[in-house]
Formats: sequence, C-alpha cells, structure tokens
Amino acid sequence: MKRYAALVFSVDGALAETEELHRRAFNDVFRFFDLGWVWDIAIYRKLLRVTGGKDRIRYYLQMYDETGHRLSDHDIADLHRFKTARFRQLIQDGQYDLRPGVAELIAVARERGQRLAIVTTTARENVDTILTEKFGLLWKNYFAAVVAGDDVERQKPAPDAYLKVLDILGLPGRDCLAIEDSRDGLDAARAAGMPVLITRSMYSSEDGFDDAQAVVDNLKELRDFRLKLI
Ligand code: XBP
Repeated sequence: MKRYAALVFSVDGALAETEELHRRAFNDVFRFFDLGWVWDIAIYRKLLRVTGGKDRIRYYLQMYDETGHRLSDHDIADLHRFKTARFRQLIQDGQYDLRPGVAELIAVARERGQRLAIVTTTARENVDTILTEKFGLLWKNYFAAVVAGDDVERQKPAPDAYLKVLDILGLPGRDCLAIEDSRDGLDAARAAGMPVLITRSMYSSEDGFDDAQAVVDNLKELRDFRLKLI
C-alpha cells in the first residue's frame, strides 16, 4: 500500500468513543430545560444518520416529538450551545479515552512526516477540548488543519468538509487517507475522491462499508499489517 501524504481523522467514534458522551450531554440539557425528551441508544442510533447536533435536534422535533414543543432555529442554536458546554464538561471530567491504536498511529505518522488533519461535524470547541485533554495544547502543532461542524454549509455525507480540508492541505484526495467510523463519513470522503479506512465504532459496528479501502475493528489492527495500510 502506498504511503499517504496525510491522514485525515474524523472525531466522534474514530478518534475517540465520544458519541455516548454526546448522547448524555443532549439528555442532560433536555432534562435541564424540562423538554420531556430522552434519547436512548436505540433512537440515538437512528438520529446519528443526521449529522450535526443542531440538525439532529431539528430532525427529532419534526419526526419524533409528541410534546408539541415549537422551537425556532434560534432556540435550537441556544439549546445546542448548552449541550456543547455540557459535552465539554464531560470530556474535561476525563470520561473517555482515545480509541485503541490512535495515539500510536498519530505518533508513527508524525515520525514519518505524514501530515495530520481533522474533519468532523461536531462543534469546533469540542475538537479543541477533546484534543487538548489528550495531547495538551501542543495538539495544534500536530494537526495541519481542522474542519469542524460550522465551517461548511453542508454536513457529511456531503463532501464539503473533506474538500475544504484538501484545499487547506493543498493535496489531492487520492494522496490522503480518511479515517472514519460512519457510513456518512465514508460517503463524504469518497465523494471528495479520498480512500477511506473504516474503524468500526459502537454505533457503526453493524454498518456496511463495501467501498472502504479497509475495515478494522480498531486501529491497533494496523500493527498486524505493520502499518502497510497507511
Ligand atoms: C461527529 C458527530 C456529531 C456529534 C454531535 O462525528 O456525529 O454530530 O454526534 O456533535 P464525526 P455536535 O466526528 O465522525 O463527524 O452536537 O457538536 O454536532
């Protein structure tokens, strides 16, 4: 396998198993505002097909809400700001770890001079908190580019975020490997002309990824390929 010029990580589910903390943050804020909403694992698995927390709340309101709440886009944005603050608290409480093999892969890529980037639909503040907790403030020297939720109009599976990161890196998609955990992330990166390595996560373990370059249960498996995949 050729060596890629850059590795582009998605965050929730790929870099770290943080979707459960997102789900908890949503529920904590719904309870705080007495909305009468509880997103259990089953409904959250369905809602994850809507990428981006604000759009996810809007979709739930339209498709599932039976309380009759009427929330404007401004209300949803306010609610999401509280949710992001709660999520960052949960991250700062240390209630998560980088997924197996992630820190090792990042260290090897840095030694090799491969560039690193982030493409995610989560809020930029969340990326900063997650990476600062695990790499300290130096993380900003490790990652050449970060494209987060509000940086593009159309979220995954649209290719916008991946096209934006390729533009920032000044690299063609074929020379960069996207490391994703979701079907929408795979579709977004493929539409941007990038090969994709799928690392299955808690919410994507049953999904089909037939057009991925490779599918692993976690990045420690790359050691078995002696990192040939990247
Ligand atoms: C990120 C997401 C986000 C989170 C919620 O996944 O799916 O939508 O679920 O975060 P990835 P926000 O990193 O693979 O793009 O509420 O901040 O959107």
